Amino acid sequence: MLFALVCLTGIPAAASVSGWHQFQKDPLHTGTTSDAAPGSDPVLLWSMQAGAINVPPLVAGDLVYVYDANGTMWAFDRRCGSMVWRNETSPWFIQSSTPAYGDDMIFAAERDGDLHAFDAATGERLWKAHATDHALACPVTYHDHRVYVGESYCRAPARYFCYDENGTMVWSSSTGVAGAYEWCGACVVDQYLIHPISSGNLVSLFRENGTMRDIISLADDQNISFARSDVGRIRASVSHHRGYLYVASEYSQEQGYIWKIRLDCGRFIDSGWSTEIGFSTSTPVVHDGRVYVGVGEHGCSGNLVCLNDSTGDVLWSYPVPAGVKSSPVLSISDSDSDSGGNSGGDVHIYFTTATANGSLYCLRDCGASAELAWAYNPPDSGYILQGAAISDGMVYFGTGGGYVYCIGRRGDLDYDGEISATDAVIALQMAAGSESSAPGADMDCDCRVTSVDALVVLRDAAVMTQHATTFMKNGEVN
Ligand SMILES: [Ca+2]
Ligand SMILES: [Ca+2]
Repeated sequence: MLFALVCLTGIPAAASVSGWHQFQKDPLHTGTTSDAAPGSDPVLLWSMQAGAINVPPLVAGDLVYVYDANGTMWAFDRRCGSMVWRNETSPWFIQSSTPAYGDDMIFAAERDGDLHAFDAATGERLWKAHATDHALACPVTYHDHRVYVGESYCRAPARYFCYDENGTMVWSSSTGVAGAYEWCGACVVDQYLIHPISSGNLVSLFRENGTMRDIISLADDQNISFARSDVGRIRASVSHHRGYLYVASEYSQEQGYIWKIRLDCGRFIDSGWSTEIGFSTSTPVVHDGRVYVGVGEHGCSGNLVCLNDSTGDVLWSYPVPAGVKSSPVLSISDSDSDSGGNSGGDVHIYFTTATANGSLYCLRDCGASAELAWAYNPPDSGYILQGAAISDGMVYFGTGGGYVYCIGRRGDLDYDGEISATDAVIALQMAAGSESSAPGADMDCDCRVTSVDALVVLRDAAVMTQHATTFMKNGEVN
């Protein structure tokens, strides 16, 4: 039967694959992909050692890029993890700026104020520019052949910088307002660059020349009806969704807010809300009328919180043992139905806990509550500060222990997020030795891939098809 399957199935159509090119995926920091990701049965597909890692990976084409805290940029094959290249920025600093991919280049900012560009395919350094004597520690934003990054860890009013792809500074901008840009990554909305200031402000710049379009303090109750006098610090990036900006703040270990504020033609408008959620350095993600954000400081317990996008009311809050300092990422693939029969349009939320020996979590949004789909505690016991990246059925993340992990779904051997007859065919080819065995193919966990594993994949594929059919029938009835 399996051999007949090989003949019938043929070559699978290539799944549409999107990259994860910068912090929270794109210049709007949407943090959301329609690519599938494992919603059940997670399996470690590969891991590779780098230096300690404090920022999320990037995915572009066939490569995963990891910038470690020692200043080494690594490129791995995204499927098998083999190292393709590596190169250095400055090896003695603790790097915490998420790099960005654009136009076949990787742009990396570092703590001694330099910006580097590497050839994304070969790792060759294309240029290096000294932007500042202060640190560059917030995420790099790439959009339309330009690179944006802000100054961190300085007393003076900090500057944001714009470089072109050739390493020439286009502009630097200072608001004159105290505060710097620790983790205050910018998003690009039309012709404006929007970034937070750690002192609790949002800034809108014309991205063409860096001149100020607007600035607002989130404590300014003269101009914002939902202002808070105890806004605290913003140490998170801003995200944008359908005309609104979203950002989180932290006033103390226990207190902090999430904010939604309207942006109209680059100006901040008194429309939105603020909700007290507790300490947050997480960048909010918005999808389908709901806002997802992490809550919790180092050494504290944490939550992944979901709010009503219209009202700011908390819909559910999922508790985890450690603070969620990282930003959640979403897979909204409707093909990632689970074997429990819940299928179609599922939202899966992936985030890590900021603690030594932390874990990667996957929650499913069930409407009035969240359900734990799975949690993965990697084999090293390192601290996990940062979140994950999703691409093509796989979740990538790194740890302070110095490892990068690729998590996929057991049995999904073509990495399209679902278990199908095609996967059974691949398992059979692995059993026959015509294809090298993958870790996700050993379904019965006997440390080898045999025709028994192919049969288990085929059985799971049949169960999936049955559930999908039931779901569609129910949908028709309703
Ligand atoms: Ca598959
Ligand atoms: Ca086996």
